[in-house]
Amino acid sequence: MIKGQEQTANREAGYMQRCLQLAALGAGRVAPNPLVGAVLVFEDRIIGEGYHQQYGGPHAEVNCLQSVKPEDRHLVPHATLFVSLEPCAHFGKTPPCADLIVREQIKQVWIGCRDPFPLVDGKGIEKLETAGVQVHSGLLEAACREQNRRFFTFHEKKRPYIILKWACTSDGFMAAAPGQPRLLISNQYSNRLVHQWRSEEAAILIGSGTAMADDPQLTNRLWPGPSPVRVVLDRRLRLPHHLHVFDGSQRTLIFNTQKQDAGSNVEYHQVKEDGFIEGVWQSLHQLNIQSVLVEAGQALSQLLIDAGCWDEIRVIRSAKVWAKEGLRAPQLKNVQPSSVTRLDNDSIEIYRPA
Ligand code: AOF
Ligand code: ZN
Repeated sequence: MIKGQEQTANREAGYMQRCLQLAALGAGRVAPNPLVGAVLVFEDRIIGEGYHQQYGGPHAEVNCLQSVKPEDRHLVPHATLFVSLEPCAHFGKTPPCADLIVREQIKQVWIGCRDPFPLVDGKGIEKLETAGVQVHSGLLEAACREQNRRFFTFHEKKRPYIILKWACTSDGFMAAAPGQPRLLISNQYSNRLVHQWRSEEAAILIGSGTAMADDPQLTNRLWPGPSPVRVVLDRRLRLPHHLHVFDGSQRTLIFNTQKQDAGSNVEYHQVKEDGFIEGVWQSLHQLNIQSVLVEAGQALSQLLIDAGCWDEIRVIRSAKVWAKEGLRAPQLKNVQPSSVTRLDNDSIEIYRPA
C-alpha cells in the first residue's frame, strides 16, 4: 500500500473503531439483537453518530441520521456512512435501514460485517448496490464479529454461544470428594465476577449431577442486572423437586427424554436419547436462547471439551492448595489462555478455540 492510501485506510478504520465503541454502549439492553454502531462523516468530520440502544427500538443508522444537526443536514447526501453491521433489509420492529440510506441519498457506505440474520444476510448490501450506493464490506471485520460473537454463532451454527466455566485449586481440584464438606475455591471478587457473567448470558446450564450435589440457585444475586434462564439436563427426570432449580423463581428448562410440558415457569423439553446434547442445542436455538454459561461438573464439561463443543472457557484458578481427595477439574489439551487477569489471589484464565 502506498502512503496516501495507508492514511486513508487508517482513517476509515478509525471511524469503524468509533462505530464499535458506540455499539458497545448498547450492551445489556439489545439482546437478542446485535450491538450496532454507526457514524456519518463529511470531509473527515463526524456529522452524526448513533447506536442501537434498546431491543425493539430504532437501529443505529436511524439514531445516527437523527443526530445530524440542522445546519449539517444538507451535507448528508455527500457524506459517507460507517456501520458495524450490514444495514437491515427487512420490516421487523423497525423499517429497513437500507431503504433509509437510499432515501437519504448517501452514496458511500462502509460495513464492518455481513448480517447473518436470515431476513437480512446480504439483502441489505444488495439493496444498497442496486440503488447505486457504493458499498465496502469487511472493514475491521474480525473486531465487528467478535463484538457480536454470540449473535454470529447463534445464526451461523444454529446453536447458542457456549461458555464453559469452572473454578479449581492450584493443584487442579474443582470439588472435594463426595461426602466431604464443600470445597470453597474462588474468592469474593471472583464470586461477584461470576454473577456478572451470569447477568450477561441468556441461559445458565448444569447437569443433574451438579443439581444433586450442590443444589445451586443459578441466579445472579451479586451484580446489577437480570438472571439467566436456568437449563438443567435431567434425562430420566430423577431430580427431586425440593431442589432450588424447581422453585419457580426463574424460568427453568428441564431437558429430558420423557416429557414435554411448557405450561409454567418450569418447562419440560423432551429430546431424543440419541444425540441428546445436540438435541438440547437445537431446542435452545429454537427457543431463541443466544448464549449459555455452562457451570457444570467435571463429566459434562469434559464431554463438551472432548466434543469441541465450546466457544469460550473461563477458569478461575485459585492459589489455594487442596492436597486431599477430590474431583479433578476438566483437562484442556493444546490450548493456551488468550488472557489471564488477577483478582487478588485468583487468576481468571480465558480460553478460545485454536
Ligand atoms: C441494522 N442496524 O442497529 C441493528 C440491526 O426487530 P428489529 O427490526 O429490531 O430487527 C432486528 C434485526 O435487525 C436483528 O436480528 C439484526 O439482523 C438487525 N439488527 N440492523 O441495520 C441495527 N440492530
Ligand atoms: Zn436496521
